[in-house]
Amino acid sequence: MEWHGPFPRRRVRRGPLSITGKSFTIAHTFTASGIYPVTVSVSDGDPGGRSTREFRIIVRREIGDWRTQHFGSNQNSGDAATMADPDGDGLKNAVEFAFGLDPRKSDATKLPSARLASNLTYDPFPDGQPPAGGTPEPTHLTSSFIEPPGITGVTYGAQYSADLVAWTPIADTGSGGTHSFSVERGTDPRLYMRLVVTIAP
Ligand SMILES: [Ca+2]
Ligand SMILES: [Ca+2]
Repeated sequence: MEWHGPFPRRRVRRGPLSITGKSFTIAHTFTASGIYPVTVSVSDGDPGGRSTREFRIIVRREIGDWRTQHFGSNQNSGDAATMADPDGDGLKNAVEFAFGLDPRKSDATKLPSARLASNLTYDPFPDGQPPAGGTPEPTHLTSSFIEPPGITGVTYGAQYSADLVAWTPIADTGSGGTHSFSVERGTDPRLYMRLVVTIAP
């Protein structure tokens, strides 16, 4: 028996391993969150007598573990505090954690952004050509992103506003690890969207 992982093509351990009955246990300690492919092969020694299965192990962690990785402490204080911004990039640690960013490096440009889109349910150009009146104006302000793997305890949301004072929640129409927010532009000359993350204590 041999198994490969937690990284592709990197053999961590090779058998034989002792097996009790029809089950066996492989122990490995993961030191960082993420998705790890693991391949397990079992052979009886005869040509063709090999069976291989692939698995994906998802290692998740909460913000306390994330603090320990980046700041050496799981305490909600000092540079490691949820609302601290030790790298000065304008993103508090809560946001850095929620979007898989580096709290020690300015990387705000990696945040999801909003864009204008036409949420049309029909083909606007059935003949491949735009209509005589020109391309339709975008009808919606949208933002869509995939949450980073390996984190837990985060709730993602979004709000919109026409004046940056009154904010209204937007329903999340995504599923699984994908989040999608969309709001009609309406007649307001300006429309703003902001993402909201809530971290479990
Ligand atoms: Ca920051
Ligand atoms: Ca950062």
